[in-house]
Amino acid sequence: MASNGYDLWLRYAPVEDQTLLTTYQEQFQSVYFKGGSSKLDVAQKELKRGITGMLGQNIVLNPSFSDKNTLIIASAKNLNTAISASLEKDLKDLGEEGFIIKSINTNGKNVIVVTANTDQGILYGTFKLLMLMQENRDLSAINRVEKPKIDLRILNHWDNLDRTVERGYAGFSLWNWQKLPGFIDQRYIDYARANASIGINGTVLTNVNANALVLTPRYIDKVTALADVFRPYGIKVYLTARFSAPIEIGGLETADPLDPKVKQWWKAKSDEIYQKIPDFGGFLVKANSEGQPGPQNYGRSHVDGANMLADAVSPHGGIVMWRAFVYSEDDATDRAKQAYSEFVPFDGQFRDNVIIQVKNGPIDFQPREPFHPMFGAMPKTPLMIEFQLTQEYLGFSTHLVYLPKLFEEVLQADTYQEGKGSTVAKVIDGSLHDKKITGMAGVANIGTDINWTGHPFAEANWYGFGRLAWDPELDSRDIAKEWLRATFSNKEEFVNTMEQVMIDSREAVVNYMTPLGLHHMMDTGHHYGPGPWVDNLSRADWNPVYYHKADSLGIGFDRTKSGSDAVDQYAPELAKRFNDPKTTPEEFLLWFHHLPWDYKLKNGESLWNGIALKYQEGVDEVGTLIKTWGKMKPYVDAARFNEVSMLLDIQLKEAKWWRDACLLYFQQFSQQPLPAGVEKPAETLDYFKSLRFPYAPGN
Ligand code: GCW
Repeated sequence: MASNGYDLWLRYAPVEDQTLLTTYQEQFQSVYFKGGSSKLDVAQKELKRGITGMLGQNIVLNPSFSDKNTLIIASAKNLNTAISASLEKDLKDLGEEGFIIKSINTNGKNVIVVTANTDQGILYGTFKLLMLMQENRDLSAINRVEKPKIDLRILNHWDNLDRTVERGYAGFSLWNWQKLPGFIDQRYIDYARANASIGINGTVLTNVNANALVLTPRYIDKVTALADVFRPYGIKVYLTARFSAPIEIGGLETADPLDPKVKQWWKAKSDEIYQKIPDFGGFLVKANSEGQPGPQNYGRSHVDGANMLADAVSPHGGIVMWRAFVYSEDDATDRAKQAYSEFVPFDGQFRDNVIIQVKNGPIDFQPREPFHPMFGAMPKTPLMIEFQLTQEYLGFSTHLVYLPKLFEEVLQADTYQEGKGSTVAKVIDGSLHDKKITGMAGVANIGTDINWTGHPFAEANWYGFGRLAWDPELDSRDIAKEWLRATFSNKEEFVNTMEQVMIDSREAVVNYMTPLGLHHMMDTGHHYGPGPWVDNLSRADWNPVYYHKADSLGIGFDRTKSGSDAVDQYAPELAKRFNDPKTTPEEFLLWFHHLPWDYKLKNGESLWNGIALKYQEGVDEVGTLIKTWGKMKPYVDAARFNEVSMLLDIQLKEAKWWRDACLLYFQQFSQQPLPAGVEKPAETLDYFKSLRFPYAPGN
C-alpha cells in the first residue's frame, strides 16, 4: 500500500492473510462499545477507521449488550458482573491508564474484552488492539494486562514562536501561532492520535531556550486551543518558563525567586493559565545554562528557582521539570562533571512537585555516551531522563539511525548505586528509590514535513520513544518489529531483514562519527559534519579539541582519578572499572582515557589502526545497508523506497566525509599511515576544513 508517511504507524493497511482476515471479521461481528465521553468518542472513531482500513468493512458499535457480542469494549464499571468478577484482580492494579485485552469464555463462547478503570485506559486499549491487528497477531487467546511504568511520557518541542525549530530537521513547527486559536489544523489532531497510540501523555510546546511572550494572554489563548484538541487523547500541555519573564512581560525590576513580588507574579500567572487550561501540566525550565537567565543571576540556587515555580503551580496540581543541563563557563575542570556537582548536593531539597530532567549522558546527546552519573545519585529527588529524538548529532534527518537501540543501552546500564542491578531504567521508573513522580522526555523530531520526521525511518524514533516511556524494559528489537509491520509490511522476509538493519544502524553511526568513546567532534553552530580541528571558539568547552585532546602522544580525555576524576561520580564498582583502560569497555575508552597511539586494543590492533578501522567499518556498514535496502524493493511502495534510497546515498557520502576528515586530522598527530583496508581519503584536510554551511538547518 502506497504511503507518503503521513499516516505513520497508523496506516491500517488491509489484512492480506485471508484466514486471518476471516477470523478478524468474525471477531468484529458484534461489537459492544458505548460512547459518551470525549475520550470514548475518539476511541470509537479510531476503531472504525482502523477496522475499515484493515478489514474492509464498516462496523456497527452497539450501545447495549447482547448475547451475540464477539467484542466488548467497556470500562470496568460497565461490564457485566460475571466478566468484571473474572478480571477483578487485574483491574485492581491497573491504575488510571492501564488496560486489559483478554479473550474470555462466557456463555460457552469466546468474547474479546477490552477494559480499563478509566476512559483513558479504554482509549489506550483500543489503540493497542488496532496495533496488534496491524501486526497480524492472533487475538483468539489474547491475554494482555498493561499499564505504563512511567508517569510523564512527554515530548519536548524546541519550537520557537516564529515556527523555526531549534535542531529541527523536518520542516517548521507544527504550531501555527498566527492562525491559532481560530484555526485548528488537522495535523494537531493527527499528532495527538499518533502520540496517544503509543502512550505519550504530555507535550511541551515551546523551546527550552524560552520566549516569555508565550505567557502573555494572547498566546495563552492559543495554547488553550491546542490543549482543548489534545485533551480527549489524554495529552497534557506544558510550557517552558523563561525565568526572566517577570521583567520582560511583567514590568518588574527583578526575577529574583525570593522576591515576594516575583513569587506573586508567577502565582498570578499560573492562576491565569489554569483558569483557561484546568489540566495544564506545568513548566519546563532551562535556567543558568547556555545564556538562559536563572536564579543564579540573583545569587540564588536551582532549589530556590525550582521551588518558587513549584509553589506557583502546586495549588493546581502542576509540576516543574527543572533541567540539569548546566555547565558553567567559569569551570575549568571538566564539563562532564558539572551537572552532578551542581545538583547532587541539593538532593532532598526540592518540592514534591519538582522533577529534575537529566540528559541521558553527561555531555550532550552524542552518538554514544556513558549514562549520566546523576542517575541513581539523588535518591531523594525525582529524576526524569531526557533523550533527543531529533538527530542533532546523528546525521540530522538524513541518516537512518534507529535510536531506541541507544535508549535501551542507557536504560539497561547498571548504575550500581544500590548494588548490582540498579539500572537506569529502575531509577527512571522510580522503583530503585521509590520516587513519587517519574518521567521520560524526548526532544521531538517532528515538523511540517509530510512524513512528520523528514526520514521515513525517523518515524521509528518517535514511535520507539513512546514505547520505552511506557515500558523502559522493552526490547528495542521488538519495538522495531512492531513499527516495521505497522509502517511498511508484515512480510517476514522484510521484517526480519530490516529489524536487523535498524538495530545495526546505531553502531554504524558511532563508528563513522565518534568511535571508541570519542565525542563532540562536530562542526560549530549548526553541528553539521565533522570539525575535530575546531579550537577557536570563545569557550574552551565548545571546541572539539577540548574533548579529543589529540596530540603527538595520543588521544582521548583523561577522566581517571589522576585526570579530571569524573570516574568518581560513578558508584565505586564503576569508578574502579572506568579508571583503568584495561577494564573500561572499549566503546568508552577515549571518553575516560588519554592513550598513546600505539596502545594495544583487545583485538591486538594499535589504537591508531583501531580508530581508522572503526571509521572504515562504519562506512562499510552503510554500504551494506544500501545493498540490503535494494533487496527490499518488492516489499515497499515506490515512493518510500526511492526516498530511503536517496537518503542512504547521502548518508554514505557523509559517512565517508566523517571518516576522511577525522582520520586526516588525527593523522597529523599519529604520524602513521592508514592501515590496510581503510580507503584513501578523496580530498585533503584543507579541503574539509574549508567547507562552510551557512544555511544548514536547525540552527
Ligand atoms: O546541545 C545543545 C543544543 C542546543 C540546545 C541545548 C539544550 C535547546 O545544541 O540547541 O538548546 O543543547 O539542550 O538546552
